Amino acid sequence: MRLVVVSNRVPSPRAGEKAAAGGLAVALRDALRERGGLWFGWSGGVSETPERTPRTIVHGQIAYEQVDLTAIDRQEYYLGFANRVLWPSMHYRLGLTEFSRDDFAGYLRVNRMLAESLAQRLRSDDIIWIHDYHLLPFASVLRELGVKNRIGYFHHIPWPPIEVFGAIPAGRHLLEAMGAYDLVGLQTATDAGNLVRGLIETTGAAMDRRGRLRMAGRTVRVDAFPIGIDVDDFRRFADRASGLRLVRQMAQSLGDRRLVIGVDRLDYSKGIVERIEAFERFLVANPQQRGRSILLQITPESRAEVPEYAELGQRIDQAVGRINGAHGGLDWTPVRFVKRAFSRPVLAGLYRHAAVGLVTPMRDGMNLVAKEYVAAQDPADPGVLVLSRFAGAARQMPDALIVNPFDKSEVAEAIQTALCLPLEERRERHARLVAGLEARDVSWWAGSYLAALSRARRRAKPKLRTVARSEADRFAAA
Ligand code: ADQ
Repeated sequence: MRLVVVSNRVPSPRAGEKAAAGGLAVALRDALRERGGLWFGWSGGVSETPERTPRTIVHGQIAYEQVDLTAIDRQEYYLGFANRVLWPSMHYRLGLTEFSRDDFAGYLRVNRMLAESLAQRLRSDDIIWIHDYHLLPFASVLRELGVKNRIGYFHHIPWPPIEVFGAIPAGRHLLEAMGAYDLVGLQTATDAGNLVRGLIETTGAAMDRRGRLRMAGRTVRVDAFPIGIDVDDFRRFADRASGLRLVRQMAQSLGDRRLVIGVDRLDYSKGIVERIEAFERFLVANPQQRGRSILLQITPESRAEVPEYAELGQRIDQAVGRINGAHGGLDWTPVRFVKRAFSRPVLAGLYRHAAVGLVTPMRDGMNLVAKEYVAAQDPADPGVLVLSRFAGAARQMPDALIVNPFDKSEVAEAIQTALCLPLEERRERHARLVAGLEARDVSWWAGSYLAALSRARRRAKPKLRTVARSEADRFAAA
């Protein structure tokens, strides 16, 4: 049995530990490294007349298969429908969506093209695992092409209630396309419940006695599989990090000041501006902390061509400039803002030095930074995690200081509480958090998902509507 993983982007196999920032890439590389298989998707590159046959690079146990897209495909499928409709809607931000029928037609067209490219090379015993919101209709095209293999989908970001999801003009068609999967995995029970209710209310799906959905003559299981990290890796990286030049430099520049750290891709869902402003509130409310603590915010650029992201970059620059101008002195800059990616060993070393990990997204599927921060702490003298209740991780990490990121004063108070927490309490909280991370690490995540997918029984003779083609035609014609 071969594992075939499909995700929007397939990273370069040679990227190693410096792989582009992004939780999905990191988790999938870890999962595939353990069992080997094929990883198929977009190269990230654009060409005028892309080859339909993918370029294959074999590295260790993994065959990486990449195809290019045309510029218009990239615009409509990736920048348009995926990142200006699905991403904001799934993060409960309907006000930021920009729907266009051309973009949706492009989204379906690219899903069809990718599925056709993969289908030719599938073996009958392959187990197929599709990832994330770029590829929701992928299995419906494979089924139409006659693929009978087990096909699973994992959704890395939140799934909102149908009252929100239903506002997406193409929402019903996407829900119908979910019926082509054998197993749909989500990060939390809330996300799974939201999807199930959406399917029942919109597509006529019905729950059977074993808690599985009957949809268009098929059985679909929907369940929560919270993603984890490689805990040992992060601990090991952090233990060795004092040997790394960048980490030593940072520690020297810090002196005896306390470090508060934030690490996120540039994204409005991560609450970066709100966090920086909460840190300012903390300084104002606790004048004794002035000159004694620093917020280090590490945020590599992402999706720079989507206007909302460029605008967010400017808002962060302004907030940092304003706060440093208002509160900084000759020997102290309250907020350090770094716009680059670091290797995992360097990140682990920076986490280790931070007395507080500030993870305050406005909405997040899981949030791996919260888990990485905890794994990288010294158990004898651990830092404290301040975590948004709107991150999926909050369900599994009740020993963090849980905050509502919409209330900046609450976040400011939590920073002060975290800095003052007695050693004994820090150790106890940290030990419980680490035990939870170890019980559900990235191997558990991939293993339990794939075991459930192997068990999922398909009913033969799928009577699925061919969602992708009919909708593509309708929208292209409109
Ligand atoms: P992301 O939105 O990318 O992932 P997250 O889970 O925090 O969010 O993962 C980010 C990853 O990128 C982490 O592994 C982090 O170490 C890395 N990273 C961030 N900044 C970095 C930097 N400056 N340098 C190097 N690496 C950096 C999506 C969902 C999440 C979900 C994951 C996994 O939005 O909710 O947790 O997928 O399912």
